[in-house]
Amino acid sequence: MDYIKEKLITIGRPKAEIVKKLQKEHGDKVVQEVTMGQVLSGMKGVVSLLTCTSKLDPDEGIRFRGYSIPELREKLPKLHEDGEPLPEGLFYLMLLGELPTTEDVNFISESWARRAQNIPQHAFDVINALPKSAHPMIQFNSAILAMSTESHFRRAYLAGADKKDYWDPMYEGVMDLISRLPIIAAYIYRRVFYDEKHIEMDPSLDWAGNLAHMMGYDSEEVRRMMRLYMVIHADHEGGNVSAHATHLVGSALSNPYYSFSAGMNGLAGPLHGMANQNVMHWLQRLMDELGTHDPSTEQVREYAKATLDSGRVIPGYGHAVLRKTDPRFAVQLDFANKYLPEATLIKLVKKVYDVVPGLLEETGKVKNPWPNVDAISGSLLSSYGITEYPVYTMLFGVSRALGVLTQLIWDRLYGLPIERPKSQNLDWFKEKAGFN
Ligand code: FAM
Repeated sequence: MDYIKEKLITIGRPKAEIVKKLQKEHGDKVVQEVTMGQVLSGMKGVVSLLTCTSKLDPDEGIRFRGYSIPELREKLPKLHEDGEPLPEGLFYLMLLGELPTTEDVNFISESWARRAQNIPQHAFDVINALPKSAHPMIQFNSAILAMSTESHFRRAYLAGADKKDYWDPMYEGVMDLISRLPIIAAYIYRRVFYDEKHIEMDPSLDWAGNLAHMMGYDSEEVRRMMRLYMVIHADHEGGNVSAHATHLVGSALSNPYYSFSAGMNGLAGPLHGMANQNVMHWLQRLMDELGTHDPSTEQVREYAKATLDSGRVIPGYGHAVLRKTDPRFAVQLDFANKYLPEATLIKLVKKVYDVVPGLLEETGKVKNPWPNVDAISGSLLSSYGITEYPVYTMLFGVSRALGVLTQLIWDRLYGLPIERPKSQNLDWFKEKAGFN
C-alpha cells in the first residue's frame, strides 16, 4: 500500500466512525426547514449532501479544504517561485485535508505519469469511431465510459470485497482515471483540429504541463495558465450539477468511470460547463456584428441589452450560489493582467464586465449580476492560441475530475448509502399550498 493510501485510511476511518455515529445517534436532529420555493427552484440552499473537498461561500467564493484561491496560489507547491500551483498539490489537499510538501506532489505526479501509460486501445478506437464533427464532450465522455472496462472497483465488487474496503479500489480507479484524462483530451484536440498529428506525453512533465504539451503548446506561460485553469475549475462544493451527478451515480456503487461520465454529461449543459464555449460565441458574434475588435462601452451595452431583450441569458454571468464576482474570474483576470495586458479579448472581457452587471441588476430578477469563472476562461485560452472553443468544456472536465472523484473516494470511505430523495406530484404541492 502506498503511503498516501495509508494516510488516507488513517485519517478516514475515524471520520467514517463519526459519520456512522451521526447517522445512528443524531438521525432525528432537524437540520433545516425546507420551503416549497426551495424545492421548486432546484433545491437551492437545501442542505442535503455531505461533501468534504470544498465549500462555497456566496460572497467570498470557493475554499478548498478551508483554503481560498489566493491562499492556494501562495501555499501549494509550484515548479517556479513566480509560477502557479500544481494541480497535483490541490488533489493531495482535497484528498487528505492537509497541505502537501514538494515530495508529496512529486509522488502524485510520478504516479499519474506511470498510470497514464496503460490506456486501453479501445478507448481510442471508440473516439476514432465517432465523426470528428461530434462535440469534444461526446468524444471525451465516450472514451471515459469505454475505459470502465478497467475498473478496479467493479472487479473488487464482483469478487465480493468487504464494504468497508470499497474506498481502496475506488482510489485506484480514480488515480488511473485522472492520470489518463489529459491524454484523452489532448488526443481529441489533435484529432479534431490538428489532422490527427498526435503528440506523445512527456513523463518528465507535470500533469497540467503535459496536457499543454500534448495539445501542442510548450511555452512556460501556457503551462502556467493550464496549471491555474486546472486548479480553479477542480471543485465547487457538492451541489453543482457535475459534482452532484457524479456523487449520485456513485451512490449506486457505480464505478468511477460511470460516475464521472454522469458528471461530465451535466457539465456539457449550457447553464453549467458549456457556458465557457458559449461566452466565446457571444463575444465573437459581438465583434462580427459590430465589425470591430475594440467596440465602445456603449456598443457593448447595446449588444448585451439586445441579448436580454431577446430572452436569452448572458453567458458567463450569474450563479446559483455566488453573489459577488467569482474569485475564479478575478484570479484569471489577475493572470491576464500580468501576462497578457494588451490582449484584445481580455480588453473586451473587461468592457463587458463594466456594463453587464448593471444591466442584469436592472432586470430586477437576476440574483447574481456578477461574472463567473466562464466569463474569462475562454478568452485566456484563446489569447494563447487555443482558439478552438468546443474544447473548453472538455478542459473544464479534465480539471473537475480532481474534486468530484476525490469526493467519490470519501463517499466510499464514509460508507454513504444510495441517494434517494422523495418526490411528490403536483396535487401534493397544491394541497400544501392550500389550493382547492
Ligand atoms: N443573463 C440573463 N438572465 C439571467 C442570467 C444571465 N446571465 N442569470 C440569471 N438570469 C435569469 C434567469 O434565467 C432567471 O430568469 P427567469 O426567472 O425568467 O427564469 C432569473 O434571472 C433568476 O435566476 P437566478 O436565480 O439569478 O439564477 P439561477 O440560480 O436560476 O441560475 C445560472 C444560475 C448560472 C444558471 C444563471 O445565472 C445563468 O443562466 N447564467 C448564464 C450561464 C452561465 O454562465 N452558466 C455558468 C455557471 C457557472 F459558473 C458554471 O457552472 N460553470
